[in-house]
Amino acid sequence: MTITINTSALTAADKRQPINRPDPVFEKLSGFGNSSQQTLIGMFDTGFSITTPAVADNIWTNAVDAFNGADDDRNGKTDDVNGWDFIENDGRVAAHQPTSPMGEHGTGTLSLATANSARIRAVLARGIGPQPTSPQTVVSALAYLIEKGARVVNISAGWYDPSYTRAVRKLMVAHPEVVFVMSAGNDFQEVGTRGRRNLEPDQFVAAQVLPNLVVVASSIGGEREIESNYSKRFVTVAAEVNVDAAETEGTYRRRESTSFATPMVTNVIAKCLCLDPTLSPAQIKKLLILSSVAKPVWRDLVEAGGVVAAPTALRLAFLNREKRKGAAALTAAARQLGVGLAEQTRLLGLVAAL
Ligand SMILES: [Ca+2]
Ligand SMILES: [Ca+2]
Repeated sequence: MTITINTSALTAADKRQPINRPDPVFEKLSGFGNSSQQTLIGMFDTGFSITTPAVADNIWTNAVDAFNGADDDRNGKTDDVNGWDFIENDGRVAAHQPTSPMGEHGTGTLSLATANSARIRAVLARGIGPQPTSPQTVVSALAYLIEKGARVVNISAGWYDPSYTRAVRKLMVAHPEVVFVMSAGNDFQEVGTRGRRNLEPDQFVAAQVLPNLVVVASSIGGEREIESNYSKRFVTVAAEVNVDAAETEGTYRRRESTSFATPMVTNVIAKCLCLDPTLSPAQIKKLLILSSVAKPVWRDLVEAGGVVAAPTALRLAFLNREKRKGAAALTAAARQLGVGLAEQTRLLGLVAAL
């Protein structure tokens, strides 16, 4: 088995951080094949550090456009080496405000989305600046991430505006092959309703029901984080923010809000795609729902009725891959999981529904 984990810039203190440690379930399942399969994710955010130890080994590098002042791949973006800054319109995607609160937001979400494995690579788009942008800026940034091959796009952001809603929804519909993971927002409110803010479907980007859109609420200790939006119809699942995120200067801090719950889910999806790259967005969404842990407080607040359970999700992805080899292979795979017979039976029941 190959242990793939960031090593280059990590100090001993970094290595003690959960986001920098190998995920034992993921590593065990990787040992049964696909150990070199990588997943490219797209990060849409406010700014990033790319040198922070926790993320340095996870940054996508453009093989066909080096830092040389020329647009080698002729995509109209000179030196888009790690991504593109759609606010400043340049390739220095980590150069602008990396240590400002806005940059810390993106560095933190990036560190959670790429946690535990160098097999998760991230292409970066800075699409939110200090000033309001435009729907076109947002859509261009998301389209860029997709064009570079991202299979999962993390959007720890929200827009409360019909023109953004129309534009982003149109892009999501046009790319059914991509999973969009989006935060439910922090308005203390039910998505789809007009309350403290207008979160009706024509107003609020996350208030859409699409097979390739996963909307994430935030959970703390199994309970709803009080500010987290919710909706049985529009919000897919809750996620615990239970590890510290990286900060630009190499420190770590526990972050809350749906912005930071969202990359926890992106991370699980990326690992699932390493284990079974054939999973479709609809299967991924179903897998997240089936594998979640039911919680009474979440029963009527999110579609899944509970909180993302990463180990179960990863085991289902692995079993789904083995399922294609036939019944005998699937049973043998279940025995390899290292879980009890009752859990094996439960997981086989779930994977049959995928
Ligand atoms: Ca270029
Ligand atoms: Ca170049």
